[in-house]
Amino acid sequence: MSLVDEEEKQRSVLAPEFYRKMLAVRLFEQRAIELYTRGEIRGVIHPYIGEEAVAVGACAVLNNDDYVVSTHRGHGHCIAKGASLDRMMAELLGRSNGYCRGKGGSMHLATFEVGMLGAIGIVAAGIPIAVGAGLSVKLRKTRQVVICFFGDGAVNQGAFHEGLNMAAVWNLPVVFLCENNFYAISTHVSRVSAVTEVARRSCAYDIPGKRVDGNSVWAVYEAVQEAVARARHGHGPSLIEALTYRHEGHYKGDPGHYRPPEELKKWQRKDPIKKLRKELLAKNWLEPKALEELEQEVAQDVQRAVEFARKSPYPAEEELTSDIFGGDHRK
Ligand SMILES: Cc1ncc(C[n+]2csc(CCOP(=O)(O)OP(=O)(O)O)c2C)c(N)n1
Ligand SMILES: [Mg+2]
Repeated sequence: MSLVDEEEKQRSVLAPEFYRKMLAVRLFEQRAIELYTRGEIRGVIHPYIGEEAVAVGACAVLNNDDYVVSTHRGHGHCIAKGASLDRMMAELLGRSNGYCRGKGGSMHLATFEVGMLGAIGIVAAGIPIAVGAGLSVKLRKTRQVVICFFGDGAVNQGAFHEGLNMAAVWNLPVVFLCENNFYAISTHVSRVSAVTEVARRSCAYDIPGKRVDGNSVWAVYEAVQEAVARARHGHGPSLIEALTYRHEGHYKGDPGHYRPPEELKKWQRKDPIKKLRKELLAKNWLEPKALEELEQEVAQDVQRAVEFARKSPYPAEEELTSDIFGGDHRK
């Protein structure tokens, strides 16, 4: 078998699972938006719709005990790392059997059970956390790997420079994965970055840097595979920049007037989920009937998650001040 045939065979095995995960992220978020609009979810949610190939392609390379550090746009990373839709939805609805007992919500999802160290609401603040996790792996000699997700808005923060520099100096097993969707809220990357090609910044830390098509789950998967293998074998960190685009506003409710409508349409035509679906059918990796069944299963999983969350109790009043740094103020 030629190398190309071998690669196609491997893709045919992986593709249905990649599609299932990407669709789970999409449908989970569509329901979350609906529940947010109805007032069942409070606070803010930042939809990841359009960017699913990055989380799924990247996390597919990891083992359960590897770590990810996420951002304010973290639902996709959490699902891709293997978190339960039920407990995630319960968290979004503020219920006590959510991953953070209903007190974290969308922007503070964390579950160590699958190595998801946290969705971090402060831009770039996940980078030093990932470096710390990488140092812990190195000291414990466990051969785990950390993927640190962050946006283009994080790369001009001091924490980016400090984190990448330190990870390189200490040769830590961290893959820095920038999701460049071209905007930090309403600010286009070209307005605030002297070097808009984030991957090129890797030369400042003497680590590998690669820009990939973030709407191709294969491109992400392959780049991350290479970077993770390096990290796992003790060869240190890498920087990957995945070009992608969010289809929704910065947060649900953002009218997004700062983006030209043609730009959005152009990226919607490159929808990573539609692209993979087309490939699945064209290459006969899944029969149409099996594909339909898979799609129904994912829709049912999301529906079950909503029902689980709605049936779950809110945290008890006594829990109001537990699990916080200050402890119980009444004691
Ligand atoms: C330190 C800090 N400054 C400002 C904000 C407000 N804020 C929240 S998200 C965001 C933009 C983030 O853009 P990017 O990193 O590109 O991620 P994206 O939203 O595009 O996924 C900003 C400025 C914040 N959360 N933290
Ligand atoms: Mg951005």
